[in-house]
Order: sequence, then C-alpha cells, then structure tokens
Amino acid sequence: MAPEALIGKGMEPTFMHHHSHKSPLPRYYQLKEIMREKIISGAWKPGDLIPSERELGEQYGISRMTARQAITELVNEGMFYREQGKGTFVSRHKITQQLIRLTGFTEDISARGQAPATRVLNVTMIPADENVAEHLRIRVGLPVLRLQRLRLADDEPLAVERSHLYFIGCEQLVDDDLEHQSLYRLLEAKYGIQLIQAEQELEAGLTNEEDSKLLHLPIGSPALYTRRTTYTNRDQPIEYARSIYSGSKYTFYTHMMRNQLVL
Ligand code: 16G
Repeated sequence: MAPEALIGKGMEPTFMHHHSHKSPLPRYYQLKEIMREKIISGAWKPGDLIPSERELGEQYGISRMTARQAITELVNEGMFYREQGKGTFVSRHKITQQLIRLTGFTEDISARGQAPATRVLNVTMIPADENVAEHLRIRVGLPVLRLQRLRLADDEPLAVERSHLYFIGCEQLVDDDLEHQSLYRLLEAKYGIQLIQAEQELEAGLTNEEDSKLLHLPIGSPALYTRRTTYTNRDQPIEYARSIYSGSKYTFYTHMMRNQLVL
C-alpha cells in the first residue's frame, strides 16, 4: 500500500489544512488526531480492533515507534485499550462529546454506532425564574417549556438533561413525541428553527441522590456538570440546558489552535 502522507492531500481532518508546511505538528501527534477523528466520525467503532503499529507505519509512512507513541497516548487517555496477544481496541465506555461542532446527544451517540434512547422524566410549561430568564434573555415569569430527560446509549443511562426552551409556540412541544425524536431535529425540521451556535460550561462534581438513582451510580459518584445555551440564526437563545454526565463514561474533546504570531 502506498504511504499516505501525514500532511497534505488525502487528509480528512480539516484542521490539518490550517498548518503551514513549515511548522508541522509532530508526526505522532498528527496520527493521534487522525485516529481520534476516526472514532469521533464513527469510522472506528467501540470494540473495533485498530490497525497494528506496523500497518499504521506503512499506511502513513512513519516509523513503528511513532505509531506506538500515538497509540500509547490514546490508551492512556482511555480511547483505546490493549488486550494481551490480541491487539488494541477502541474503548466502549468513554463517549466523546466533541466541543467543536454543535451536535446533540442523538447525533453523538449515533456517530459511535450505538443506539441513543430517551426517557422523558418530565415535560411541562413553567414560568421562567430569574436564572432561566437571564439565560434565555426573556422576562421573568414568561412561560417556558421545561424538559427533563434521561439519555441512554445501548440501554445504558449516561446523562440527565434538564432543558428550558423558549420560542413562540414552544408549548406545542409538550404534545410532541420526545421519547423517540431528537430535540434538535424537531426544532429544526418541525419548527423551522435554525440552531447556529452554543456556549457551554463544564464543571466537575458529585452525583446527588436523585441523579445517582437515574444513572445507576452510587451516590457521590464523579460527574460532569454542563450548562449549554443554544442560539438561533437570529442570535436568540432558544435552549438553556443543565446536564449531568456520568464522569466515568464521558470524555469531552476539543481541539485548539494557537494564533500564529506575525512578526
Ligand atoms: C445535548 C445538549 C442538550 C440538547 C441535546 C439535544 C448539553 C448539556 N446537552 O445533549 O442541551 O437538548 O443535546 O439532543 O449540552 P437531541 O437532539 O438528541 O435531543
């Protein structure tokens, strides 16, 4: 097989194109990002055997040592696991929520080749309290839709999501089938709302009694608390969501670039 150059033609991950040929990233790092992208895009699925060091070396025209370094780092990050005498496999337990494109739970889980599911815990119209009103940029007391969902992948509970939504006609969502449909899809396809961007915060914490029960975890388990505000094409906040992700099952991934100094 002809070696696939690490930089330049044939490279799928878009970030590669931003780098000038003068200052390439280390090869092991590039390979790491390529493999990470394969997992995020779903090309490599949980449980898949990844190519050997030798195969990766041949495919990308790098040494086995370099391939080994990339694999080892992803093993250390929990993306891969090794089985003695069998090879290296894509981990099952960590779900990656990439923080680059705005995607919803259904998309993230489907991309991994798993089956997303939802249990609606509660859906109702309530008056916006101060916090919700501030995030949705509306007046306190306006009726907003509160939606609480347990999210599962292959029947395993992963997250509890508590959303507040406000838009003209949002009360119709109460009658929608939110157990079998993606909220993002409904908003876009049925309500014609264009979701453009989101802000998200992440914080470490421990699960309380209620969430522990829902997530099948011992009380006080490590968890990731997120808050996300999603905006429409008119820059209007439409959803403010607070979610709890099981800490042992989730990785949040972001890729960042340093501004190039122009001297
Ligand atoms: C994400 C968002 C949630 C959104 C959901 C839509 C967080 C904390 N959660 O899980 O705000 O409602 O995606 O997913 O960022 P869906 O389209 O599958 O319903």
